[in-house]
Parts: sequence; C-alpha cells; structure tokens
Amino acid sequence: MKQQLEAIKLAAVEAINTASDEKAIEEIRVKYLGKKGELTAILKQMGSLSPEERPVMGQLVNEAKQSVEELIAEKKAELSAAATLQKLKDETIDITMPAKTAKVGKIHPLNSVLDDMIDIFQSMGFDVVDGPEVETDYYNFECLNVPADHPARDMQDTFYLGENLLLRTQTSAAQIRTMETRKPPIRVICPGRVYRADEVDATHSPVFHQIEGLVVDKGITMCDLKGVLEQFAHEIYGKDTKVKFRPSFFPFTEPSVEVDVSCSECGGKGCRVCKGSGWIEILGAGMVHPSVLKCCGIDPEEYSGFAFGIGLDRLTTTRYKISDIRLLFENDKRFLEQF
Ligand code: 2U9
Repeated sequence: MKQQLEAIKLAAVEAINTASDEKAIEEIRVKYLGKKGELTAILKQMGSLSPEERPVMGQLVNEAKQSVEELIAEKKAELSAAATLQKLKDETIDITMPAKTAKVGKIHPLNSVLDDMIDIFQSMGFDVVDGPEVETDYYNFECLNVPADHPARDMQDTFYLGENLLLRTQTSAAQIRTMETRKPPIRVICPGRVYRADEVDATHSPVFHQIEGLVVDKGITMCDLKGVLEQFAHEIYGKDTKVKFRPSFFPFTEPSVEVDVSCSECGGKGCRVCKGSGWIEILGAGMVHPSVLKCCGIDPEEYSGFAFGIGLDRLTTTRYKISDIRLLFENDKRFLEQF
C-alpha cells in the first residue's frame, strides 16, 4: 500500500509539473483529490490494515494529500499569474501606431444653401412648414387655380400615381394646407423635393428642390413682396446686387413677376454665365390669386397675400460652380467631400 501511495504521489507530482493551463490543473485535482480521486480511494482501503498499521498509513496518506494540495495551489497561482501576464501582453496598446482617423461627414451643398435661405427668411419672421410629397390633384393643381387644360397637368409633365394621386410638382400644396389650418397673419416658407417628368440632362432633373414662401394678412401689397424679395437677394448675393422685377404669368398669382439679379460673375456687363444679358433669373412670385384664397376659406375682400417660388438646385450649382445638376443627386463621396 505504501508503494502504491508513493506511485500515486509521483504520478500526481509529474502531472502537476507538466500541466500547461488552469483547466488541466483542475482535472488533476479531481483525478487525485476529488471524491472518487486516487488518494481518496486509498484512504478507503485503510479498513483492511491492522490497527497498528492504520495510523501510520493514515498519516502518510494525509501527508501525501496535503503536499499534492500545496503543489496544486502553487501551480494554480503560477499559471494564473502567467495567464494574466499573457492577457496584459495581448492587450498592450502600441501608442506609436498611427491613429485611425474618424471620418467627419460634410453638409450637402444643397443643404448649405437651404440652411442660409432658412436663416434669412426666419430672420424676417417666416415659419418653416412641411408637407407630403405624394399629393392629390386638388391640392397640387385645382386649389392653385391651375385649369384642367393647363400643360402642367399633362401626363407628360407630371408623375401620376393614380387618377387623383401624384408626386407634387411644387411645394404650394403644403401652403394650401397651412392656409386651411392657420388663420392670417400667415408668414411661412416651405422647402422640399418636387417632381416633374423632365428629360434628364446637365441642367434638368425629374426630382429637384424648391423653397416657396407665402404671406397672407390684411393690407399686404406688391410693396411687401418687393421689400422681402429684395432683402433676400441682397443677403444671398451681396448688398450691391441690382434686383429687377419683370411682369410674368402664373395661374396662382395675379399680378405675377419674375425676379432677376445682376450677374455676380461679370457685375452686369454680360458674360457666359448670364448668356450676355448681365442678369440672372432667380425666382418667380406674385400676389396670391383671389381664387386661391377663396379655395382655402380666406376672404379675398378682407385679406391679400404674396407668394414666391425659388429653385434651389440652380442657386446651388451657380454658387459652387457645379457644372452638372446630376452631381447633386448621385451621392458620389468624391464629389461631396469637396464641400
Ligand atoms: C400659394 C399660392 C401661390 C408660388 C410661386 C412661383 C411663382 C415660381 C418657380 C421657381 C423656380 C418654380 O422651382 S421653380 O421652377 N416658381 O415661379 N412660385 S409664385 O406661388 C404660390 C404658392 C403658394 C398658396
């Protein structure tokens, strides 16, 4: 039995010395010291010994158990320290490595121009309103006094989604909805995406952006229209810019005007940008047609108003000297990163 004990102890010491990780050491503990372990089993054989041999053998087994326990504890501590060291080594940060640069997004050029425009109109007391891009024939055309035979209502020019549903061709519909829900005084701008069935080329896109404005109150005149739009043109193009109002026609405004500014490229002398005229057209506007006010439940005898529409895309391409409108919609990062 003594020899058997010696052999078990030797095998245990050998196994402990060669254990390579904490899992292996735990398996060794179970193999020798566990409930069914080899050293535990030897204690159970003590019953077969004489009463004189029993305490001697008992002491030897206990000593062997204790020394195996101590060796296991030492090896466990050693392996745990080695594992911690290895973990620290693996997690070491090389502070000499070049840092990963964070990619910072840029504001889209259309949004930069839009932000400036919103700032200008908000400083003049306008609220920003929003509306759906899918509209009904009623809000997009009928209530805006666009007659049934007007070319804009043609399938060739408008994207119809059903008999009465369409992709809005102007943001005016959102302002009709505003007039239905708010009482004058009304002073709103409505920026947004609009759609027309245009052929695509460097200056035309079937989706483009507008900012429309509407003012309705008692005693609003063409003077108010001129004052607001002149102020806007001076803020966008500079104080020395000349502003010209030309008579025009729109079904939803009467009288109607188109507004030109002196060409910022040549100062009005005439160049390639202004096609030799010295002027650049920037927006359309007019006094809201009485039929439009009536359609929204506003009495044209008591109230009057003016409205305007500005194309955002051409303003953006001229400001940043962008040669092709399609670049604004392609989301090519190499293009967008330049702004
Ligand atoms: C209501 C009544 C009238 C908005 C207006 C224009 C003139 C205009 C164009 C500018 C360039 C469209 O994007 S563009 O092609 N717009 O010329 N828009 S008056 O008139 C309104 C708006 C709302 C209730």
